[in-house]
Amino acid sequence: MKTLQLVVLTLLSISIFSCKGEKKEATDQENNTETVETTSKKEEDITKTITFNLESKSESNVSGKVTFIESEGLVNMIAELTGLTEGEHAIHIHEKADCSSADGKSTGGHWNPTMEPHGKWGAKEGYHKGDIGNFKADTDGNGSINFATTDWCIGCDDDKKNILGKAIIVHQGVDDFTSQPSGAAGSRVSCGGIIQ
Ligand SMILES: [Cu+2]
Ligand SMILES: [Zn+2]
Repeated sequence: MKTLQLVVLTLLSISIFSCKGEKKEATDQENNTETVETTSKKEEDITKTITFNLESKSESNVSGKVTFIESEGLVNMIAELTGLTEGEHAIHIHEKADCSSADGKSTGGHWNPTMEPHGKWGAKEGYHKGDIGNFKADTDGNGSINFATTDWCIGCDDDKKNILGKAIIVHQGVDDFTSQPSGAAGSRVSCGGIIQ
């Protein structure tokens, strides 16, 4: 009789343990599915970043570094310049990522995919998608500007938004936001192609 009880107990505990084992596996599988879902969600929001240097143009000593970061439809630009004269300077996106000429004019005119007049960013009269504006350089010739917009993208299929293949130009003078076609901002003192 005791032997039978022992056998029954053993069988019971085996079945309990094996049940627990199956249950644990099932939970693990559920967890795995959850992990996969989280990963694919994150892939949709992947942040795109481009960083490049600006080279001196028009016999200036102006150089710099520009970073574009795109996240959830918003593109942030951070530009840091050195070697400027003290005061305000214009910064734009020009048409072509070609900084080969000594005067920077190889980049063409302002990037204007929506065929609007030159102007101040956001003006109801219109503005170029490259009309970033002006920023200030301090007494040491250092200046920086942060700019953010949902009107740009880094490498998307929309030609009215895609900044890849264009160029950043910094000018010796100030953009008056009025003169056509480029704000009378003077010579191009620094240039960098927006390329990966
Ligand atoms: Cu310009
Ligand atoms: Zn413009």
